[in-house]
Amino acid sequence: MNLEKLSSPILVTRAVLPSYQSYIDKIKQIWDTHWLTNQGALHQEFQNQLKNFFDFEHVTLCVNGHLALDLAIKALRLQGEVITTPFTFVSTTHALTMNNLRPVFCDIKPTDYTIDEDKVEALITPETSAILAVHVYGFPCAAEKLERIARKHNLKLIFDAAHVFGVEYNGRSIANYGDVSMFSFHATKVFNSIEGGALVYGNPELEKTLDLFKNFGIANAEQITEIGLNAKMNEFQAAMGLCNLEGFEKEIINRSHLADIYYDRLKQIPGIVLPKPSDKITKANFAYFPILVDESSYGITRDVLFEKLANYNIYARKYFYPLTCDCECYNGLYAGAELETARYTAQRILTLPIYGTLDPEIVIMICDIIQTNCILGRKM
Ligand code: T4K
Repeated sequence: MNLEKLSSPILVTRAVLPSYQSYIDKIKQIWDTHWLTNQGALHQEFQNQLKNFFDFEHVTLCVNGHLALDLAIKALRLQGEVITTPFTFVSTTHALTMNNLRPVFCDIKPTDYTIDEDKVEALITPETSAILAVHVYGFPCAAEKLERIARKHNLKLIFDAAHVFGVEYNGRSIANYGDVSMFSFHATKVFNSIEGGALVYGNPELEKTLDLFKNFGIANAEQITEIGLNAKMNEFQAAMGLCNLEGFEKEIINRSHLADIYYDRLKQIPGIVLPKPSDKITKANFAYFPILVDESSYGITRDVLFEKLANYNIYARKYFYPLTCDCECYNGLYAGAELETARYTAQRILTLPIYGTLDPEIVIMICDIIQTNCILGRKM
């Protein structure tokens, strides 16, 4: 392929939109009823459809994924320490910290970058109240093993499932694991409701508490029983979610073709390490396409490759660098944590553009740029 700078930028993702007309049709009822938010009819319809989608009775919708996570932490009344991963979007760590919990960072696995389940137990102390694990990039954690650890030590288990909408593990929805899973429906996700999020859980008693917390703790007009916040999903979001749900399977199929091209073309390049997700995944969602750049055999660093791609108008992202525990706002508080694999990975990871409408020719071009810049590739 002739490698020339693209005339318009290719970004790491591109928000999925339904047809303009289908959204207009869906929001018409908002004009008919003047009902914009606070558990309206579209909210109800979206919630019901998601219950079917997850095959779960308990789904709580929220204005965004971050506040959904915040609500889950509040509703489970966590205290003290929570064992978690630093290889995630800052939301995960901020949610703990803003609830006055102490994150205890556990290292990750080099295969799929999820929390290393074999290192969790050593971090448990009398102060530990929960494990907050992340199914990063769409790759599920070792969910059964984490459940066993949580049960044995009487800990709550929360999954930050922001990246795994639609993923099945062992033949059923990934939402089946842990006390509660948080899914993000942000514009950048495989499935979006503009902004939005949902909590999926099995315990019916959680539902009432979550509904209270997400609406200021208002039990009725004269009784405020919790110190809650406002995390309600509005009707425009629910309408977008309903429309996008219809196109979701197609989005995943399109992404899977692009992922196949990436895998086929990148697997032979020295120093480009591809993830090895769990073989218990029975349905993947191709939410992100991470590569790890091992400069010792590739020849240039992740940062240099990032710039090389940018020279062609292609903008990969360094998700997730820096580790959340190393973010400036945490003032070096966690500098001593033993996070060898997480630190190694954060320095070398690069997520390549992937979204359903991405032209496969662009994916081939990205692979060619990566191949061309490999020192060993150049000698051949
Ligand atoms: N836990 C995890 C593990 C998460 O990854 C996230 C969010 C959360 C919790 C919290 O869930 P939410 O509260 O967000 O529901 C983005 C997203 O804002 C964030 O949702 C996401 N994770 C994170 C990994 O990525 P940025 O700052 O990188 O986004 P931004 O604005 O640079 O957008 C990235 C690309 O997406 C753009 O280059 C183009 C495309 N884009 C973006 C927007 C906003 C569109 O095509 N349309 C759009 O409207 O954080």
